[in-house]
Amino acid sequence: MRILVISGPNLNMLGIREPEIYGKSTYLDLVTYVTDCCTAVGCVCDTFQSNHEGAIVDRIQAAYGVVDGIVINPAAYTHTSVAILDALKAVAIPTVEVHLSDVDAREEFRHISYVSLYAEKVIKGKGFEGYKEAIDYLSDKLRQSVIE
Ligand code: CA2
Repeated sequence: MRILVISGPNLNMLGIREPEIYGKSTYLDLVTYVTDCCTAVGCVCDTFQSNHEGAIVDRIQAAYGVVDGIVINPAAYTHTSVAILDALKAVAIPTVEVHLSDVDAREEFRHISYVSLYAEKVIKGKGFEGYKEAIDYLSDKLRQSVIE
């Protein structure tokens, strides 16, 4: 089983600024963490980060027929992107949305998520641990769908 972990704009800056919100770990640490989480549940992990909305749409489309589950932190595009929502709907791959911070406890504009209109689960405010929860959820679900 193959899980794709997508990171949106500025997440490549993790650990460099705003550690009080996003922690001290870097994007490379996140890649290592999610890869280890996937390996632990017998899944292959693909990772992708982009600061460009269209590139994220292209990566989601490329996942069609190849990837079994998507974990996405769309970052700022969470709150604006109908294009990413439509791409996820188009490929119809089981998706979990993850946010490092608790977006509901922050500014009003971060309370809106277009992606959550498609995502079957949204995990907020648990830091890297949220990615583990998302990967475990998808691996359980995908394994269950193989049995049924
Ligand atoms: O909490 C999250 O994971 C967010 O998706 C992070 C986004 C933010 O726009 C969302 O509202 C919530 C921002 C990611 C930017 O990450 C930075 C990392 C280091 C320094 C500056 C930004």
